[in-house]
Amino acid sequence: MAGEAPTVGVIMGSRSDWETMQHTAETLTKLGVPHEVKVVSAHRTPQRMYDYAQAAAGRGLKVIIAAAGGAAHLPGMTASLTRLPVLGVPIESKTLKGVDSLLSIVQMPAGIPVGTLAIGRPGAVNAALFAAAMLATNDPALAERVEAFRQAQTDAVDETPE
Ligand code: RP5
Repeated sequence: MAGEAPTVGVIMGSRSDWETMQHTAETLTKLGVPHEVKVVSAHRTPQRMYDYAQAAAGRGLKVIIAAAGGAAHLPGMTASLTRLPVLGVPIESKTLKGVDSLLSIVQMPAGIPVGTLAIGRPGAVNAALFAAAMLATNDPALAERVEAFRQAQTDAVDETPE
């Protein structure tokens, strides 16, 4: 994977989101999906967001995973600026526990979709799995790795709780 051009762009509104989004990067690495990770804020660095989203498809990215917390504009704004599929991860905010992030990301008006995942770590992991599943439809080797990941997960579940 090292040296391969990224197919997934993982962006987040703040460095403080990395604690959550490192789980996206880890999961993509486990599945051998080349990716890049950047801080791109819709309100603090709007020009960076425009530039990133508008260049993404031309640079060979296939999917963007965008995470943000609070008034979480980043996934929706990014989706409005690219034809690539955008998956949104609501960051668990301190004051409202991420419900603010979730509702900001999920309630897109018809016309610009954002595939919204769960709040926090589960959403971060599942965004990576979702991106891998999408890319696997056109990549048999990745499809095998996704299936192996799922089989290992199944095998790790004991029948008894103790
Ligand atoms: C959002 O504001 C970020 O995505 C982050 O979740 C939240 C708080 O950002 P910081 O104040 O920690 O930089 O833009």
